[in-house]
Amino acid sequence: MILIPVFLQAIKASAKMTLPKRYLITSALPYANGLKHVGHLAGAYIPADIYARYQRAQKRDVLFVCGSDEHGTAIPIQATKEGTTPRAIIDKYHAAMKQDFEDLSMSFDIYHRTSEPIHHETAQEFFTYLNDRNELEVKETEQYYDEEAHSFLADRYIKGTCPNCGSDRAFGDQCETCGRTLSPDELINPVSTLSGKAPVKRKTSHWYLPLGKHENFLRKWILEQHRDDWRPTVIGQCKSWIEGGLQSRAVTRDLDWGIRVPLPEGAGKVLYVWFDAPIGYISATKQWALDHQKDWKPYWYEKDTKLVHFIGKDNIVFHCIIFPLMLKLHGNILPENVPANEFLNLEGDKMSTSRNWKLDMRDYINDFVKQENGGTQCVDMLRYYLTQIAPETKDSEFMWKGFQDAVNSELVSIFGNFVNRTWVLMHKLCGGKVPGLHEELLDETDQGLAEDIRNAKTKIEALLEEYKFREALFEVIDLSRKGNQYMQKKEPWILAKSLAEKPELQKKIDTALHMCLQLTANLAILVNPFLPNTAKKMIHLMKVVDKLLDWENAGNLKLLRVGYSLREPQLLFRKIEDTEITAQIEKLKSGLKKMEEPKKAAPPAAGEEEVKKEIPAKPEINFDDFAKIELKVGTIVAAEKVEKADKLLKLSVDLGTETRTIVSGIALHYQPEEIVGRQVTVVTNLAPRKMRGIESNGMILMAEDKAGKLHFIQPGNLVDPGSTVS
Ligand code: B3M
Ligand code: ZN
Repeated sequence: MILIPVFLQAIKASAKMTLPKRYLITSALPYANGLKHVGHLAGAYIPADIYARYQRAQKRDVLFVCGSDEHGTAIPIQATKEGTTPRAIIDKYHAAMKQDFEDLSMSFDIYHRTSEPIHHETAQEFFTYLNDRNELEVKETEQYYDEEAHSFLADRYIKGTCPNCGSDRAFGDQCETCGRTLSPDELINPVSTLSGKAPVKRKTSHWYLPLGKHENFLRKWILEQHRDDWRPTVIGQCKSWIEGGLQSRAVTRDLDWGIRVPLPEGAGKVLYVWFDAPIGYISATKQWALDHQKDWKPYWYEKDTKLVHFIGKDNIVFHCIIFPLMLKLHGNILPENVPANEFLNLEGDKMSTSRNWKLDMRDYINDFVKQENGGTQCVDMLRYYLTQIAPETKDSEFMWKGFQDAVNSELVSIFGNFVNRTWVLMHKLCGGKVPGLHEELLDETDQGLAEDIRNAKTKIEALLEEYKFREALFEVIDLSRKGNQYMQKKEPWILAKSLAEKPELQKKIDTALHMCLQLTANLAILVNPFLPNTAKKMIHLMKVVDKLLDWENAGNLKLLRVGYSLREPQLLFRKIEDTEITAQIEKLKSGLKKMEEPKKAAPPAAGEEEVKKEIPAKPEINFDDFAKIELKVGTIVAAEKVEKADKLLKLSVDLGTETRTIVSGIALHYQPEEIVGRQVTVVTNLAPRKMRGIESNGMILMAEDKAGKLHFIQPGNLVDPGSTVS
């Protein structure tokens, strides 16, 4: 019997729940250095919002905090890019992100910012507290310094090759290709992004958090205590960190943008952004408490607070290892769970800001929500699809066609259709009022439906408590599907045809529609955490107060009073047209083209002359012909745009014994700063040629894919520059 697993699940969930007194829910603080895309939304925001709304509907004490992360090298780097100040950057993007979240119905209790004085004080106090208790170590080390820019190079100012995956676009703090957290010393072939030069080492002192000293605690707390209730992907990452040997982590930086180290000997240094940012959750709590005359302390100090961090997988180590350790040493509570999501791809490719392959929240808002046929229903459509494809256990894929299908064949055709049929029939056959229920007519179909409603509540509740949002949402839609099946069995519109001869059929019609209406009221409650705007619309249709949405009302089949008159039918969702989908796909592709315009059949180093015709299959050559070509592996050590030639980059390529200048026609495909440090295959004995007045000494080999995008031919592993290829 299918009821058993459901029942067991409920017991499991309730056994685990020694009912916390308060819920503190956090979403990762997005960097205020640019607009955020729907991948972020699906990862750290929508699931947290669902969870917060659900707990609030349970009438629990919930505090849901978020805010902008306004420190770190990402901010001044963006300022340089936009030719403005870091302050202007954070003001601009803080406001923009806040607006985006509002437009997408995020229900943060506070959206704070880490540039606020209250945050600076909180972070400094935290640092002082740990330092005073000797929980930090001071170490003098040699760090990378850019002699040309006269600056130590923190994190993102250094690029190089990732020791883990070999990607040549890793930063000094993290490789974005494989997600591995790095220290600048681990980078192979480091290059300063300020000058493009290889940096030198200089002495400097910093404060460190000694993770290794706390290995036992971390092992026990994560790998034993939370082995079963944290997501396997999260446990897996923590495990590999712990087993890989926990290194001390510097919590200060030589930088001028950030929170000053509150010590005289820390002059000129700031707190590392990953030290201050999570403390942002605490300062946000403080600010919220001030605004609402509440006490913030219980949220961070009382054991009966349930702290849950919602994040993307690239933030796991900070939220599962570093910040918890800081919290422990500072006397705070620890997170109960850190439901991290994997990544969301877009139309078959990784979302990427540099390649402009992404869907910004802002773009969706403009193209759907703000349109004449848009509004909050479009907000819920996106929330629906992003939850349905949430990357909870593995990376998943945003496909525009998938979005259309989810909306048209589930929201419109199943959920919306059920509610609409109920409303239309109730107006047509029951005079627009809640019809009576005739108990003597109830059969097993009715009982089945009643049971389905009660089971759905139990299941959804258990799934939400376990952070399984996809499955929980599936159960909601499934219940509306059952509503449609019920309607199909009862066929009140057929009964209505025989009313003239058999007036007693009205009772049957009434009973069926009564059940459908009670189901609608239940659906409003169950869908509310996921699609709050839809729930509101349903409340409006039913002419009831918000209180109906309290979770405790789910499972109740007497929510709507007999005789109560209800509003006229109104569609909950509109369809998504094919044209909207094609337009979006077009837009995505043309956006990509702007940066990576495909060149048809032009060999890269041909540079300026356009070779328009297809390259025919080439005639056979013998080995000697081939052997004439000298091929070597080189490392790009510098790259810059060639003036007045939008396709050309001037590269300096290290070939081991010499560094050559090579002009390459790849500027539409790669930004200079992203290819520095990359290994390439070079034809080294090609006769020199001049392009735009620059002598090019060799040619870089590139592969051109079907879309016309050029890819480097590079060794699978890092090899010494100058290695021959044959
Ligand atoms: N700002 C990284 C990110 O946006 C960082 C998160 C901070 S959470 C305390 O992915
Ligand atoms: Zn990597």
